Amino acid sequence: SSSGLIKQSNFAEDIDPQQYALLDEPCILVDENDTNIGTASKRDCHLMQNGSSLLHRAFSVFLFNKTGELLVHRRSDAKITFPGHYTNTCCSHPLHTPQETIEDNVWGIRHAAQRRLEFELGIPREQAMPGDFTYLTRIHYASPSDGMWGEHEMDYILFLQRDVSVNPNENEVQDVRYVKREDFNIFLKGLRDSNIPITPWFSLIAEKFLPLWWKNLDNLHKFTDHNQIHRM
Ligand code: DMA
Ligand code: MN
Repeated sequence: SSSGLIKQSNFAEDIDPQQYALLDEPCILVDENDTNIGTASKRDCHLMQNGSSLLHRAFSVFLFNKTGELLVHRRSDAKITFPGHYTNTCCSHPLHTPQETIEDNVWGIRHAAQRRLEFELGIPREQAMPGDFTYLTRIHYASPSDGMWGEHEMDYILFLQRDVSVNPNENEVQDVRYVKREDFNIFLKGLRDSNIPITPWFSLIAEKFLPLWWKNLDNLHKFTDHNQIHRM
């Protein structure tokens, strides 16, 4: 529509300046088989064009403390996509750099996860070393955020269980909490009752994968699957 075009040409005015600067990050473009086919900016990867956006690599971290509680957070209102939504511990994108494009043992994704846990949640790098994560699988999914922005990702799932110190970055995160496995459904209902949305990927993973994996935190490696890509 014409109003959509006007909004698109002026969108910088409405966006938080710190989040706006991050739109220049180089993301990794992939094909449906997760082959690296080049780079595009975070901006170009998340602008909807003809109902879809460019498929790129991403990751979702689920961090549990030693007693098995999941660390979740509410996205800040400054986020461009899914502001104010509740979500899993940390999500972002590996960058198109030599370090974060390494595919052996998903090493690039592991480095990116360490970087973003520190940036978003203030978790010291030595408390989330690349080798500490358990890689589970990849999920290919798409989800619009609003008319203009959306996600289309090859999402790598990483789990980590350890006690960490947390010091949230307020430009990224407005609330953090730990949730016990037996309280998870009550937690979700509480969000629904308060009209607090949850991110589509967290909702999807919470429904399809999380119950089994959460029950098996001590024995996760048997669920690692790098052959199949789950299409949602
Ligand atoms: C993008 O997360 C990744 C997934 C799996 C949705 P995000 O929007 O939180 O990325 P960033 O924190 O880099 O803005
Ligand atoms: Mn993305």
